[in-house]
Amino acid sequence: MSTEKTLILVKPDGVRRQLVGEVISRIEKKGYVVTALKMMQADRALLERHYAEHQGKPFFEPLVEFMMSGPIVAIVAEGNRVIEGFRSLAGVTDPTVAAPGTIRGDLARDQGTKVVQNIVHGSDSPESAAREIEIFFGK
Ligand code: IDP
Ligand code: MG
Repeated sequence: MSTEKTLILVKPDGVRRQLVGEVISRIEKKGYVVTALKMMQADRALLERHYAEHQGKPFFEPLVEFMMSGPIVAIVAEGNRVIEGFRSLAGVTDPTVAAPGTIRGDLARDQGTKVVQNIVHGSDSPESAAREIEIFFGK
């Protein structure tokens, strides 16, 4: 059986609000396995690589600034269909409308900032997951 991997980030808002344990708990309770984890301060070069698809969008610079505003926690989680499964646990991007029961729906709201602060990142495809895991953890 092939085990899929995804890259999850607890963003600076999640770390500041002491929600690291809550996020990991939801990943583990769902049945996924945390196989790598580190707290780190991301720099601009790393974030510009990670968010390359958003370069040129109006929220790009606020997004990079926000992601540099404090430590983040990078996590690799594994399990069958974990990419789709974690996106489902996280909820949609906009926390105002993210479903109750999801991380974003339960724990985040619109703060009126230029970039949406929504606690977590999760890879959106196998290609993104492979690329992002290499950015944060190397080959
Ligand atoms: P995702 O995190 O749900 O995959 P993406 O579209 O990949 O969403 O956007 C990356 C991050 O950029 C989001 O999680 C959010 O923090 C921020 N973001 C996305 N779209 C907007 C927007 O329209 N306004 C403000 N911030 C946004
Ligand atoms: Mg995304």
